Amino acid sequence: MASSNGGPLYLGFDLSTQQLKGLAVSSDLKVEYEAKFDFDADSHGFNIKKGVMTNEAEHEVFAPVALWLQALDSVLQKLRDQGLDFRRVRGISGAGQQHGSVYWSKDAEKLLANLDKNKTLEEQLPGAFSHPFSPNWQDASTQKECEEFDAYLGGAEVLAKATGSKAHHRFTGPQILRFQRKYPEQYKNTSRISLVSSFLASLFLGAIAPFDISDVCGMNLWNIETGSYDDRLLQLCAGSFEVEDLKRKLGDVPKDGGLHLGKVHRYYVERYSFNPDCIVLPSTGDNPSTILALPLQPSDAMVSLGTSTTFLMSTPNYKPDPSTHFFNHPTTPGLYMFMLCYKNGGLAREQVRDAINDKVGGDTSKNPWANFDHALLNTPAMGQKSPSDPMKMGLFFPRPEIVPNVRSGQWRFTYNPANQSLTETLEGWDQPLDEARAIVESQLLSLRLRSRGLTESPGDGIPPQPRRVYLVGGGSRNRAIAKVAGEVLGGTDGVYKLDVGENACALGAAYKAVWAVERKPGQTFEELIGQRWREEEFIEKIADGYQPEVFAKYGVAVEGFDKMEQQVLVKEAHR
Ligand code: XUL
Repeated sequence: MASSNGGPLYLGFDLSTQQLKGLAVSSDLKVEYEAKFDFDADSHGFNIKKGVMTNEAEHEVFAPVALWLQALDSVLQKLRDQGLDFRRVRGISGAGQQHGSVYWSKDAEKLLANLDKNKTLEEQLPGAFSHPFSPNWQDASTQKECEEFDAYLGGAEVLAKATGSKAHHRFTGPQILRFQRKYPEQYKNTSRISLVSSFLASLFLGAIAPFDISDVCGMNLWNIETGSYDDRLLQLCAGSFEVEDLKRKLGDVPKDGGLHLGKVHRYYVERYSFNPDCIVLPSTGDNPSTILALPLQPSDAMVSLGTSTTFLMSTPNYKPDPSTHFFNHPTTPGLYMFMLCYKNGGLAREQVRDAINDKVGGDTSKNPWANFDHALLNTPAMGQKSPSDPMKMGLFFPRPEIVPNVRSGQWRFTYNPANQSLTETLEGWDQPLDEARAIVESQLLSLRLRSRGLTESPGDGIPPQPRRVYLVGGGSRNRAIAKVAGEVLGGTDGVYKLDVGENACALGAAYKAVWAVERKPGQTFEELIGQRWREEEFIEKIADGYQPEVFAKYGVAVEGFDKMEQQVLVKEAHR
């Protein structure tokens, strides 16, 4: 293995909605190089906004595949310009925005196999696609197809039990069904279908890479319980086309997330001086990749506080439900990834923050959160000044929400635990100050409500809860929110911040490559990365977790929160 200058390196890529990022880590998990290509700012020739194009009349959101080809050559070039010696690279893995699909033409395999170092990928691969666009996870054009998917096996519960999720607009099965109906000719001319993740691996391999064992669960086609495609759902998805043909288009799914798919194509050897022995590993989805940015133990929770909120857990328990998602774990058989995906997170908190700033005034230019944090920390848990006061809670959804599935709006309630009565009222609310506590608590209670069946008691009479809560994303900088996260969610070992900025996903991919290439027989990802992980360097404890009294109080509140959601859903259904 050539390593002319320094030890081995592993590349991790993150092909997300708005950018392609690539970084290189050493065997001891140190980031040595990092480069990105911002789709709006750095691309040329595409009519895109925030990385995508839209057809509003049909609620379609999609991305030009050629954009990603342009991005890949550019990121490799940027890494080389920084001095990265690609001869050091022993493994490549990636992460892709979930659910997006790429449609390869009949010429694709030939074009991929014969890549020419003197041309860019964009110059030589236009003929490789039967359709130039990839439906994006923000697409909402498949309402009809989702209804068909949910109904086909006998209801959303049954579909969730089989595939880990009920039907969602963005999931690839409903997307393929719509694609073959809208574009029958293109579908006929499609030799293979990739997810964004396997598309990325295919480019490095110079051949169509199989789906990844975790990302395949974002399609509503893979039966997690049987560990194979669900033939009934394939039948639905193929429609009037041959089901066997659809099976060929999708391809087999290897079980090992660390499988060596093959050596990097000579295009990269000749154009960028890669080592010809460099191995291409499966790329996975961006959310599964995010849980690989640390040796997440079963029972640890990761909360990503961005524009939206994502809650991720690694768990041995498969307990599917229509309001949640389960995926196979990207590296470790016997584990699953549990996910909650909310549309309303940061934006909803910012609205309350702005209302508080308008009322309180003062100089908010240095820290716009100061007034919000002050209100949050100076309001008692659930707004109860005394234990006999009713609890304050609400739903704050500036956008239509997925969890629960309800229109945009605001609902505020008081809950009296003594008689379990719930009242939709503003009486007793000091607005907007009380809302700082109410919105943060309510967002966290929703996480506790939906994840409580997955956590176990650590013993000694301690109630079930996560071991650690890791916060990532913009909101993780807010210590006041971290404090309340520990109070509501617990965490026998506390609340931590993973300080990797926006890199968690690419980092997870690079760590997966380290594990896949350097693992000993049978060594799990958690074991290998756990041994090399330098806690003091990579994470910071930012709040206490489990505090028995307040944790018990939120245990009572979560019952009221559950009732409140049910009441809102019933009311909305009758509107
Ligand atoms: C998850 C989802 C998004 C995308 C973002 O189901 O749709 O988180 O993966 O890239």
